[in-house]
Amino acid sequence: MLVTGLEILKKARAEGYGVGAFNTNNMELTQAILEAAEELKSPVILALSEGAMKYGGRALTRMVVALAQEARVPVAIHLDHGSSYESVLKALREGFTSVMIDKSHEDFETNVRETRRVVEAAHAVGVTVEAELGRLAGIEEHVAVDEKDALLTNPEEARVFMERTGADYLAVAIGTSHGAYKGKGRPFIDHPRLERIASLVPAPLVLHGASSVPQELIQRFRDSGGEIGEAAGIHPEDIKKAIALGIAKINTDTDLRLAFTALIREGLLKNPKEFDPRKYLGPAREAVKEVVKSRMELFGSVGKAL
Ligand code: TD4
Ligand code: CA
Ligand code: ZN
Repeated sequence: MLVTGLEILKKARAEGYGVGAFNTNNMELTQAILEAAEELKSPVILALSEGAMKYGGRALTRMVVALAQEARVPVAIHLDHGSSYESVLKALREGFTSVMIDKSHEDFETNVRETRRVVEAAHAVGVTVEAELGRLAGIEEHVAVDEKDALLTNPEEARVFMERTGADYLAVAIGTSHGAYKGKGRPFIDHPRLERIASLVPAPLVLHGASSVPQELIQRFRDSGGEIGEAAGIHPEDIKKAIALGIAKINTDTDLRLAFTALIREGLLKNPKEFDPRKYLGPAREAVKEVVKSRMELFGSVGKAL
């Protein structure tokens, strides 16, 4: 069933588990995510970036809405990193039930004002809103972020921001970054900062850049001819700890991309005579489903579908 993001996330924060927001761009990824959720009786959030909407167009949005409505578990359809009011309105027209407005690269007052405007439009049609405060480490909005600490979410500011905007859930910058290169060794989550934010903000908190970048997938990608540098992700134990402290929505895109692409590479390499796309997309879809399932187990959302 199609529900709002807040319906899923409120319960998650209250009961201390996390729900995955998995990015989709096509039919195979959508099926993998929804089948994993149904088999494990887990609520789930299907995330579409502006890039996904551009790539998949109406075919993608119509498909995700129809499949979410038919699903036997609660599903929210979410706009990931909405960059403008117009982009949010487009998602609302398409039937999304959750939208993110990301003005985290603007100054505090602009972020408050633009977020507030989106909250009014979304709430008017019963859709809930994610906002962001602070900047993720690494590259965000094509800006290289070096003075990391100054850009992590300030807990006191977060409290004021949520009160002034009326946003329903908040993406926090606590050390993670997007993509397959999250730093050397064991990339960090600033748990003490998260604990402080959670004590001041009762709303569900959101962790971006949460992929774990499993080394097994990196190896399979390399062994099938893929080229990738020193890839590293967030340790599963660090994610578990973050959930215990108040993170309710965990974004995962990179792990799915790695699984999908590694399996396609393997399939093409193993069967050079094959040119039926179903023969290599099918196993790739299956691998994504397994990744989604293991994330759901890690997050603690298994069996939480009403
Ligand atoms: O918000 N996300 C997903 C970002 C998706 C970007 O999509 P486009 O390429 O279409 O812009 C995350 O926080 C994912 O984090 P991860 O650790 O999986 O990279
Ligand atoms: Ca941002
Ligand atoms: Zn993100």
